[in-house]
Amino acid sequence: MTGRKVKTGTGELAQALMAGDRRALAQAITLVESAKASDRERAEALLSALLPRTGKAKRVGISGAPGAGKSTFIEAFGRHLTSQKLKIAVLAVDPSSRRSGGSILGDKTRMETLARDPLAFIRPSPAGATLGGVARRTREAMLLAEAFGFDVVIVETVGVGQSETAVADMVDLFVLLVSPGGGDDLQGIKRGVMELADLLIVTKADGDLAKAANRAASDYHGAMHLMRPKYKSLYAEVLKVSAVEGKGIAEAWIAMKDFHAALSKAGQLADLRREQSRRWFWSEVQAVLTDEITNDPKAAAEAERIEADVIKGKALPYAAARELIWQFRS
Ligand SMILES: Nc1nc2c(ncn2[C@@H]2O[C@H](COP(=O)(O)OP(=O)(O)O)[C@@H](O)[C@H]2O)c(=O)[nH]1
Ligand SMILES: [Mg+2]
Repeated sequence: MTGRKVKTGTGELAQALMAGDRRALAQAITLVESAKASDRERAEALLSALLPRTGKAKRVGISGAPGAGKSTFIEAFGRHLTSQKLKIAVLAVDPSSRRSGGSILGDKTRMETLARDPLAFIRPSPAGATLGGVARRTREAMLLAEAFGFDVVIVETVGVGQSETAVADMVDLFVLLVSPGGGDDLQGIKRGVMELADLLIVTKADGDLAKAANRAASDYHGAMHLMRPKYKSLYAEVLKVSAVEGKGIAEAWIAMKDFHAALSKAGQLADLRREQSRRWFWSEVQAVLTDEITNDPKAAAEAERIEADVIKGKALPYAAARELIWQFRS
């Protein structure tokens, strides 16, 4: 540890991070979150240096509606993992976090013990960015966490929009949390989101909610079996947990481990990660192209003019896009 000194060289930062310096990890994540061009260059140098050390963690996505019990579950689940000497990082994806600052405050108190656990690392979502921006930063933060040596990286997202798909596209295993009753019943969950799930967990299976949790679990079980499975011969299980009573937590971890092992054994995990990298690359191609246009005054002005034609219905979006790109090329 070098105290509060900021590591300016990316080589130095990479060394410190690989040596287990948590402050270096936090600093590295801040670097990849930065929108400044000079920081982006350093972030890329850092990530390139660390790339050979990435890929070894189990990447788990956890999603659910606000109030589903994500924070409470992650706290209990995370502590279960650290009690087994597993190192766990929790990264949050929440494109709305700038607006709902209150939820971060709530999470801090709900994940208080885990946050203090030396084997755990919790990083809230970067505020004020588009989903695409948040997704890129989270993917990169995940690589940094892997290079640091975490065994499990959890990417948590609030299920309120497109973020589930973005998260499912960066993890090995997507876990959907649903709470019994309270509008979170079968009708309330979008089919598309359920189709992403590799494991479905009914939360709050305790006390007054125990009966409702049983009912929800059997409803979801039925519904999942009617859906097209993501993988051949690998079905999404439905489990019940009570994070408050600590029930079902160990079982949830076993289910995740088994699922991961099965994917790995059949070579599907490698295929999945290759496909994710490929899609990430193409989404970056689009993002870079858009940046190039908006950062070039002449191209940006031209884009604005063509955009106005599209809005007025004078030009077709596809034809207009082509026109813009062709002009920009020459
Ligand atoms: N009875 C019961 N309540 C729970 C459990 N887990 C979470 N809750 C409650 O559900 C509410 C929302 O939980 P929280 O973890 O903040 O949900 P999040 O918004 O998905 O992160 C809180 O009032 C929790 O106390 C549980 O296992 N049992
Ligand atoms: Mg929460």
